[in-house]
Amino acid sequence: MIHWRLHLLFIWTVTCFFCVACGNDGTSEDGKTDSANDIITGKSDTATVNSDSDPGNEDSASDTAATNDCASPFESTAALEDTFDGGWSTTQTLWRRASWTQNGTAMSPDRCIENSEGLLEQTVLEGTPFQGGSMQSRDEYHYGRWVARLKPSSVPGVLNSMFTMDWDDMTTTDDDGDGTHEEIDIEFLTYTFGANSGSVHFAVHKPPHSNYFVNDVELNFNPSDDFHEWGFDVLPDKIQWHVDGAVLAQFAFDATVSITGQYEMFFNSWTKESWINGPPRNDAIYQIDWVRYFPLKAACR
Ligand SMILES: [Ca+2]
Ligand SMILES: [Ca+2]
Repeated sequence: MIHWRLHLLFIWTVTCFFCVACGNDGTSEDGKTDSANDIITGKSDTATVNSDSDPGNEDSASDTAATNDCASPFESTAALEDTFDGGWSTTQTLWRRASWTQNGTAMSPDRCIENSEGLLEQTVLEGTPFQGGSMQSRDEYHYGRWVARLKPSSVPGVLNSMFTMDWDDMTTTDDDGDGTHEEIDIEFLTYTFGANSGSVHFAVHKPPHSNYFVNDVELNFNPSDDFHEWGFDVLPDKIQWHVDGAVLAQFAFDATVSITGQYEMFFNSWTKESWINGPPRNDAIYQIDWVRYFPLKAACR
């Protein structure tokens, strides 16, 4: 028995030393990565995520162990971060803002522009012709976690999105649309919003399998009432969608559809009569405070 106790004491000592030595490993500057850990481990503790006033000091030995065994699989530093602050539209280099028509809606950089409070605003103008805003990343990304602080419009009749698409295989230059066209969606149909209610549309597409996975999740809050942290994790075996650290939906890859290619990230705002119930009767503004991408650790792929 004495030997066992000494052995346990040794483990405890080493574990605590490792915990101190690693400091905040697994925790981003604002602590949001810990919400990620909660998702992966199944502890969707939204209250803890949102009330985390001292994110650097709550890590425990168990968190450190989780970091090591890929239960906390994302890098703690964002590989892409955009806060849309400080004259963003004249200085930013991460995005292409659309000046062409998408899905029947004419896009313009004038309708995809920061406001004085550091929020990116995409506007769908009232009535016809359909006029909206859109942007896509200049780079492409693969496995990892995407999170953005979003507030879709309260005006019925528009679609506000956050989605990926492998539009272009950037390793080939002779064709700028030769990606797999795999797509992962978060789409808000603003006509679904009501008092403390609404829905969010999650989907996966891969030609020729349009809408291969669709899940319209009913919410107990109106997404246009406040900002929330929306996102998804693109993992080697599945996609998980989440809001404020709580998992809402999951798609496990199968023999038909998986995410194999590097993809671009998009945010767009548009309208049409069918499905979206547009056009809107008033200008509809979608606000995006920030977006971050945390790559999957190489050891966890
Ligand atoms: Ca190409
Ligand atoms: Ca911002």
